[in-house]
Amino acid sequence: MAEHVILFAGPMGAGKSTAIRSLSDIEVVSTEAANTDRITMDKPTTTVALDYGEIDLGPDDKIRMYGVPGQSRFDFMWTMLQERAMGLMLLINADAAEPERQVREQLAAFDGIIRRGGIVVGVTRYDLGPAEVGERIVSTVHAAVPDRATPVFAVDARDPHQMRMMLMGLVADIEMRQALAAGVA
Ligand SMILES: Nc1nc2c(ncn2[C@@H]2O[C@H](COP(=O)(O)OP(=O)(O)O)[C@@H](O)[C@H]2O)c(=O)[nH]1
Ligand SMILES: [Mg+2]
Repeated sequence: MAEHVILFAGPMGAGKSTAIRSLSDIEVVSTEAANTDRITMDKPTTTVALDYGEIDLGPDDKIRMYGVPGQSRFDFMWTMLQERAMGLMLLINADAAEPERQVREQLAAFDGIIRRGGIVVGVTRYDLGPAEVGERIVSTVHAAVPDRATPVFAVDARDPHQMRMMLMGLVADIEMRQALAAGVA
């Protein structure tokens, strides 16, 4: 029985809900509510609780995916989920305000998962942001996590194939680390 808990994190509008919907084998459980922060992003609804989806990899293998809110006032939920998660799918939209600051804040908030498990970064909405933002995000990620070659992909959260490639790379990395740890113990 293998079960992976993967968190999808990133700023509001990064594509977390879209990605989980693209990937999930079950109907996604989402809690959306009125967006009270229309200054940061003019979107009528946003996720205030979480999104939950699952991928079945076989009779006993499952990936549980949780999308966590981008707004820092929901910190308590990060802490709760952080304890169960082994992997972080960090999504940063190319058109985000201050993408470097977003990367640094998110990496700091999820440091526990990164240390214990694995991380992969997806730059979403690449078609909508300035062209050089990818390079800036790569440099920021590698400066923030200097001891790892963290993969950074340009992805479209709406594309199930791209999202699945990114997620499966992360799961393979987590399983390899677990196997190495078990071998050493
Ligand atoms: N053009 C474009 N739109 C995208 C891309 N990825 C996500 N979106 C859109 O961005 C919007 C915000 O996504 P959402 O999943 O609500 O973001 P969340 O706040 O992180 O859950 C949605 O309308 C998505 O369809 C992308 O790569 N390109
Ligand atoms: Mg959402």
